[in-house]
Amino acid sequence: MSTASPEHPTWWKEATVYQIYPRSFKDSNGDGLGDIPGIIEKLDYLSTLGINVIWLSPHFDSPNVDNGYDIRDYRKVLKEFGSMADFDQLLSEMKQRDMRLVIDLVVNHSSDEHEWFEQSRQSKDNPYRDFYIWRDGNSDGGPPNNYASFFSGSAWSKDDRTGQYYLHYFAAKQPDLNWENPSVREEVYSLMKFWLDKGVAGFRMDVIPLISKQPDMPELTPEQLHAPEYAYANGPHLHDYLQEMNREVLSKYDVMTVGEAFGITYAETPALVGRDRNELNMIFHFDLVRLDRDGWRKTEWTLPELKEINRNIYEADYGEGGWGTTFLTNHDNPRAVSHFGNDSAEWRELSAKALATMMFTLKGTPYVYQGDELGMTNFPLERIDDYQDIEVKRAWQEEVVSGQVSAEEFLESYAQTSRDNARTPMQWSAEPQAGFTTADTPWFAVNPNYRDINAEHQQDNPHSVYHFYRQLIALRRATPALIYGDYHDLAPQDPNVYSYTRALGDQRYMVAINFTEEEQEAALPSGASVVSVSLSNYPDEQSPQQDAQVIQLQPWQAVVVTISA
Ligand code: TEU
Ligand code: CA
Repeated sequence: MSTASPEHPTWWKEATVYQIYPRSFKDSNGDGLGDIPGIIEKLDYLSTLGINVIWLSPHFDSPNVDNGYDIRDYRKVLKEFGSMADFDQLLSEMKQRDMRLVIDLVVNHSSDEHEWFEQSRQSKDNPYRDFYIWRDGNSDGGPPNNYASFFSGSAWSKDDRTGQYYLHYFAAKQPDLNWENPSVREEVYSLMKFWLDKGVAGFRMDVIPLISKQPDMPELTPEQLHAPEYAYANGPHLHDYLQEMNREVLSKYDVMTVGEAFGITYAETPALVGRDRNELNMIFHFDLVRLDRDGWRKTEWTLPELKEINRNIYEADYGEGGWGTTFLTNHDNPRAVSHFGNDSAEWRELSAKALATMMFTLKGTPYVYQGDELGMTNFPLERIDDYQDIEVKRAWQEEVVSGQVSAEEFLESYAQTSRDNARTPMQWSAEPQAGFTTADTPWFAVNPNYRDINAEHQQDNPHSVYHFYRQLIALRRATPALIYGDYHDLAPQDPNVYSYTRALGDQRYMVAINFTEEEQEAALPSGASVVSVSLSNYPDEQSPQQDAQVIQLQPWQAVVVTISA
């Protein structure tokens, strides 16, 4: 065994994080909406899986135009989710199970129903006016510039009371906060302390690269408008603000932070996560989950493209001593097995396990999105009325109702890419409404495949996707090389098989994953041979043989082996 010790071992590098989207996780009181007591009921399920950190999507008071990413009161629990006493109980129940809670910090914008905005819009000289970003219209009375909202249309809305426009990168009901105003920053630091003092263990920071706005806000070119996040992100004070936040708040607690790095390039990454920067512990890159997207349009992807993204992310995250994340989806993306695997009856389980093998053996803290541990699939979205998401509803108006795009083309793409795919209720059992709620109508329809795909069946079946996740989590936790080891792609151009090594001292692991429905093979590094098999998603008879120098792979087979030096 290796005696090499990693340079900077830390709990959040070794953790497995599980993302809960509370409205779809577990309903405890039959109103059709998930809630905090529902989460408490399922903590044993999560701790048996091996989860030790939960990232909770917004649980705050909100009018919910964007399912809680529009916060009305940062110090209040959404009443449908429960009370502050329920939240405190969640924390204490988690503590008893050695689990930590990371919450969502959504401070690029608030709700327009937040008291700050209600004040701000009253008059130009209201003390809260500068909490938000107000501008006069252009000379024609139109919006101040051509900034576009991520939810379609202009990023500016005119407010009749003062006749000025306010900025909102997302919905009109999500006005952007003005971070240049020191009072805004003080308020944010104070609300962070409020939750940290309760015992919260960190923050996932929503669209954090957007907080510092570009000086003078120049018009965007058509190219920039195609992906405006790159123009909006990384404003001149981003790093000052994050370093200030560390000085004022984060450095005083033992916490983790993960930034949703919307609009950040690989070159800009080390400045956010580099070891000596005192900014963020790690970020989510969008490149992998967006590799087959052109705007809202679904495109094709290849395995060499995916590997290249992983290499770029690896170099960016670890280049200056930083840390990274691995994830296959979240509440803004389609289901992993439908996106990167094969969700047909024949291949769903094998390909979900193969993808999980990749996620847990790449370098970085893994983030499991709720239901992925069951291999939950996309929802059969057919008509526009099947959707709930504000992004799709607004895009439908802009693209289809306006006559620019046919309904058929629009719906074909969105059925595959929509955020709603990930937002259907958790499938707990074969009971009505998948055991998610006792209500007749949950807030969002349950995927009709819940009788086949649900937690209860999978917990009873040792060969299930759930148990494979459990094994992967345990293997990673027990294996320093899989946490801290160097990553080396063995065949970047291979279109069918993803094979790589993870090495730390004399501990040497190889991972080989077949991304096709045909048999394939993967060569070991020259001179090396298989020592032992740590994990495979096929029965033992199909495991690689000791001393082999080439690994034979069945369709969607994934193996983790130790190899000789
Ligand atoms: O999302 C960031 C983000 O902008 C995208 O992932 C978004 O879903 C997409 O670009 C819309 O076109 C974060 C949250 O994760 C998301 O749920 C929120 O809607 C958004 O910020 C606003 O808070
Ligand atoms: Ca409920």
